[in-house]
Amino acid sequence: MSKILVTGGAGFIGSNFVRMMLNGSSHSIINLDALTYAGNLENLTDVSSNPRYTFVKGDIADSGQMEEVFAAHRPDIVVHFAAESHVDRSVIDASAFVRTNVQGTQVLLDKSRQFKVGRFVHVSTDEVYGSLGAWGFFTEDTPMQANSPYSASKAGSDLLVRAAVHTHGMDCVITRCSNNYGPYQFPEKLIPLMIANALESKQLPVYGDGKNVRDWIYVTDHCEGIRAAMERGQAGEVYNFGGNAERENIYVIKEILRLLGKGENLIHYVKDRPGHDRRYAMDSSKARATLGWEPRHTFEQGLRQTIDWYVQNRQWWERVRSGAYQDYYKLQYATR
Ligand code: NAD
Ligand code: TDX
Repeated sequence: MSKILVTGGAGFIGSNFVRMMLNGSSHSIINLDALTYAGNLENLTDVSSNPRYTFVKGDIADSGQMEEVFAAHRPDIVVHFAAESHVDRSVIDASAFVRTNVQGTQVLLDKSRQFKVGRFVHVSTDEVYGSLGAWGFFTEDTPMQANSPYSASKAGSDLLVRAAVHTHGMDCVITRCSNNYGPYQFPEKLIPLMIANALESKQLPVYGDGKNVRDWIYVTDHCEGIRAAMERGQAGEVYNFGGNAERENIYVIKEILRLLGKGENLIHYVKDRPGHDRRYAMDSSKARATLGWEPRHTFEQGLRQTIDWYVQNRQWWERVRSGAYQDYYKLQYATR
C-alpha cells in the first residue's frame, strides 16, 4: 500500500481519479488542492469519509507550504493534475497559467526530489503538440508546437519534468491525453457548457465554423491510463492516451441537442477563439502495447452517460455556475 499525493484532486479529472483509487485500490490518497474556481470538494462528497482519504488545502507554487505538506505526509508517489486548464482563460490572462503550471510543477519536482518520492506522474495534454491538418496523428515523438498560452505553459512543465529525469535521475512519467468529458467537468468546457446551456434553453456559442476536431475520451478511461502509467510506465517515458473518437465540434453540439430533445435554433455562431487549433488526434498505440491499456467507452455511450449525469445533477452545475463564474462568462462571450 502506497501513499499517493494527488495534486488538483478537487478538479474534474483529479476527482474522478481520487474516486477510482479509493474504490479500486488499497492506497492512501492525500488530495492537495488550492480550491481555485475549478476546485470543488463537492466532487468528492461520496468518498471524503474514507479513512484512506485526506484533504489538504495548498498552493503548489508556494514552496514553503509544499515543504510542510511533503514533510507531514511523506508521499511515495505524486500524481500531478493541478493546473489552470482552460484555453480561453489563458487568452484573457496567462499569468496564473505560468505561475501554477510552470512554477508550481518545478516546486513539486524540487520537493519530490528532496523527500525522495519514488515516482512522479505528470498529467499533460495533447495540446503541447500543436495542431494537425486533415490527416495524421500525434505520437510521443511529435515535436512540441504549443499554440496557446495554456498549452505553452503545459509544454514548459513537460520539459521541466524531462529535465528532472535527465539531470537529477528522478523517476517521472509524463502522460498526454486528448479532450476529456464526463461527470464533474466544469461547465466552461465545450461539452458541459453546451449541455447546461441547452438545459436552460440558452444559446450554444460555437467558435468559428464549428469544424474544429477534438478526439474525445471518457474521463475514467483517461484515469485508468494514468493508473497504468503510474504502475507500469517506464521512468522518463511519455504515454499518449486518446479516445479514438474524433468529432467536429458542430457534430458534438448537434448530438447534445438531439439527445436532450432541443432544437438547433439554439446554435449561435460566434467569433473564433484566437489561435484556435484546428484538429487534435492521438496515436495511443504505445500505451496499448506497453501498458495494456485501452479506452472502454465509445463516444456515443460516454456522451449519453454524461448527459444523464448533468440532467440528474443539476444542483451541482447550477451552484458552480453562480457567483464568480458569471463574471467570466460575461467577459468571455461579451463581444461575440
Ligand atoms: P480542472 O481545471 O478541472 O482542475 C484543476 C484543479 O487544480 C482544480 O481543483 C484547482 O483548484 C487545482 N489547482 C489550480 N491551481 C492550483 C494551485 N496553484 N495549487 C493547487 N491546486 C491548484 O482541470 P482538469 O480538466 O481536471 O485537468 C487536470 C489536469 O489534466 C491538468 O493538468 C490538465 O492540463 C490535464 N488535462 C486535461 C484535459 C481535459 O480535457 N480536461 C486533457 C488532457 C490533460
Ligand atoms: O464556447 C465554446 N465554443 C466552442 O466552439 C467553447 C468553450 C469551446 N468551443 C470549441 C473550442 C474547441 O475547438 O470546442 C472545442 C473544445 O474546447 P474546450 O472544451 O475549451 O477544450 P480545448 O480547448 O480543446 O482543451 C481541452 O482539451 C485539452 C481542455 O480544456 C484542456 O485542459 C486539455 O488539455
